Amino acid sequence: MAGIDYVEQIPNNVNLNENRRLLRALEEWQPKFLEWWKDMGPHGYQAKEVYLRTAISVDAQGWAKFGYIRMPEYRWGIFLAEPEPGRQINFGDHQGSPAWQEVPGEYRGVLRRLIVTQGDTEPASVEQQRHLGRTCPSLYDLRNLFQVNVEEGRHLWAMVYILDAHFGRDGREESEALLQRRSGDHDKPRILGAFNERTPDWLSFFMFCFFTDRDGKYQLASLAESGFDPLSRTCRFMLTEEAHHMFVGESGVGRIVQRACEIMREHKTDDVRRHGGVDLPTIQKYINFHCSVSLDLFGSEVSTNAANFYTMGLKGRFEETKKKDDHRLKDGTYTVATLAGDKIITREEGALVSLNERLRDDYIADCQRGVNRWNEIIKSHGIDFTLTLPHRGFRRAIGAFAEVKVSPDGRVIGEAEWDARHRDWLPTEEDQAYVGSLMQPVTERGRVANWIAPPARGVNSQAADFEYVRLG
Ligand code: BYC
Repeated sequence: MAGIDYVEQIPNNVNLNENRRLLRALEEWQPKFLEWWKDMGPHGYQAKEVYLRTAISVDAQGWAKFGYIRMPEYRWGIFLAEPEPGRQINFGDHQGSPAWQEVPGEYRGVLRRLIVTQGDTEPASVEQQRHLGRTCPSLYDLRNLFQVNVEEGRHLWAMVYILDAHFGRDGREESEALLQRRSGDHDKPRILGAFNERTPDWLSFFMFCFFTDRDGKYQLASLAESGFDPLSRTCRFMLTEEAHHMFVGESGVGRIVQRACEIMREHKTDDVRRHGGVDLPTIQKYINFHCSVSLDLFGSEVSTNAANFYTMGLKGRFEETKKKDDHRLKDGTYTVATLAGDKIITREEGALVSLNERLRDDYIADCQRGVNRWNEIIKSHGIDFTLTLPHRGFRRAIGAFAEVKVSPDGRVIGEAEWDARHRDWLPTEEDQAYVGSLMQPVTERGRVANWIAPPARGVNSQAADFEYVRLG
């Protein structure tokens, strides 16, 4: 196990001390990062003490240390998973060669683009969530929001480290640009669609953590297979933190579902809104929205980019090394959903060009497991209602279904039906206004807003009334 050097200004387990040039580049970037954090990070809470988890080493036991800290003083740093001695490239044209410790010159541009695209999502999500603090449903949730935010900040550091360490001057320029783009900005938007959407309320936040952070899990897992070893090691460590973000999402939505069910039982009614909860049909609409936005993040169903990333050995499949095939995929096929006139059919496509769709399939199956757990909550209250994922073609902006309208149950429909029905499928302005009206801050210790059930347990085994954020 490698300890993390906390004496240095930038905590790290990469012997930063021995690479003065890189240390200087990062020390130059750090104040710009802090400036960005103060401008675009959690609004109104920079001076408050928050009970946060900080990484102290990268092994399974030791990476979580809890304590109070003001967010601008959080020890952002650079932590890579331990090297695997003798690691090889496990797929693509270079399969069997030693993993690259330096950037392979011929793939420099493609690799940089992948790293920048990944890096861009991290500050974007912090920007999207910056106003949520003032409407928190409890101190517990407020603290979880900030935990997610500082970890996204650290993930940005992780990508900036790779850019600065391995891409010279253009890497440093990209690192600066990561702090200059802004989520939702017309002139300098974030790179991927979902990261320019608004996250105006806590239902959206929990959905984002469930659906969009889960894209993070699958993309990071694919990059963790990379033949470029520094990227692989960085992503492996990032994945340990990503799991917590998805927990925040799944348990957050689960608690809202539970509260809706409690109200339905207690008042023997479906009119959950009358009693200040979020009704299940509204939750379904938010699922439809966030799932479809996140499905776009996997790119086109048939993609030569994806084929190239794989053949070059830069981005693998989810759990690449566990798969039993030739890891080259030149001959295989994969079943892909596509359009044939006004029908959705499946077709066999080359396995290489279908890699985005394969990853999307892995992702959908994982999402479905989470939705099943929400449905268990509903069932346990004896209520006859099932939450579902929308069809993969629903409301897509990227790929084969971008040009057509598809219903949540997977029918290609005309404009007229879309116009008549989309208000049943997606949050309307009224729905958003209603959810918005519930967003009144609850900040007394141990109290939780009426529209969400209390958490099953505290963070790090703390009591229900623990002071997760010192607001005083
Ligand atoms: N929005 O062949 P195509 C996370 C572009 S989330 C806008 O269809 P490709 C996190 C694409 O860039 C994980 N543009 O797709 C979560 C390409 O442009 P160029 C983020 C899009 O390239 C929560 C063109 O369309 N990590 O970590 O095979 C909180 C045609 O591309 C979109 C990554 O994404 C879109 N949705 O795959 C915090 C991993 N989709 O090159 C963090 C790195 C596609 O023609 N990225 N385009 O100008 C990648 O692996 C790939 O870039 C993508 C796209 C999977 C995103």
